[in-house]
Amino acid sequence: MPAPFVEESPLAFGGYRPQREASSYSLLGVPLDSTASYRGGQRWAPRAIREASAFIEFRSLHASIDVDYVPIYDEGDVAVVHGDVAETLARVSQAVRALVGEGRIPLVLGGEHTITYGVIEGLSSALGEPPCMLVLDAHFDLRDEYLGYRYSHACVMRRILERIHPPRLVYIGVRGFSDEEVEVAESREGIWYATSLDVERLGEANVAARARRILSPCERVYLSVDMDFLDPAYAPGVGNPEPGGLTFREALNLVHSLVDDRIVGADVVEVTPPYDPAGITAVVAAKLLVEVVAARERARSRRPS
Ligand SMILES: [Mn+2]
Repeated sequence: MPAPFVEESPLAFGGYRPQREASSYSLLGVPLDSTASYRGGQRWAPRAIREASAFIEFRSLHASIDVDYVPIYDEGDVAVVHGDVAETLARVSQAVRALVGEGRIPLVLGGEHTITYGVIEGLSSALGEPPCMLVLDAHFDLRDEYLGYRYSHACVMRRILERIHPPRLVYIGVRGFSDEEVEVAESREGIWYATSLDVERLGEANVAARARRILSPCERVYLSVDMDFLDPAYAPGVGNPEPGGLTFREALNLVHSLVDDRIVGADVVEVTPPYDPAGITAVVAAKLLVEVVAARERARSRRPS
């Protein structure tokens, strides 16, 4: 039975739909862009990323794994109610809760970053407690409200902190933020962050080592990838591009240093196809998701059963 509020999509991630029973990964699109504050069009991202995914190789050099042999079942898209963010998030939460209740690993394609709230709510309710969070983002998204609205993409992590209480929250790549957000990030227990400058000065291996230490007590980790953590040279098609970001190679090294079999779900958000004329951002998003699966599978294969 399909998860509640999920509609099958005409394209499937990777270009085909494997047997659902043969796969533990469930891809889910959430084409929401209702609160986009600058460049909109994230609603087209699941389609663009699926299309890009059909034309790239699924082999991970870092993990020495061909993800073609790790079936990812594409569930389709959550039926978004454009303009009604709360209803959309409730639907995302129910869909994710059902998938996680079946023991599946949700891989969610945004949509704007706001959708992460629904994913974390659904995951936490299915698992009985919230996971730790690893967030790759140029922004903290910790504003209390943005343009008078509390469910904006610019507030999503603040709402998650307030209502869901992930035990640890690690950011990598941040570089665009307000004083209010730094204050929250530095005053709340369990938050740690590395700016893009930290990555440049310390090197991604050292940043990853510190992040690993912070996340070491966590039994479960959720990964949220806002594509704007990358430099706009690598990911131009995002809602709020912020120059001075990470390279794709730094991102690959981080993913393979930080993703292991404690990952209970992941999202890739903010791809904005109308501003992605060469389709680079969609290709990079698809590739990053493949690498996340490869890294998790490698960790799984190393764990003694
Ligand atoms: Mn961002």
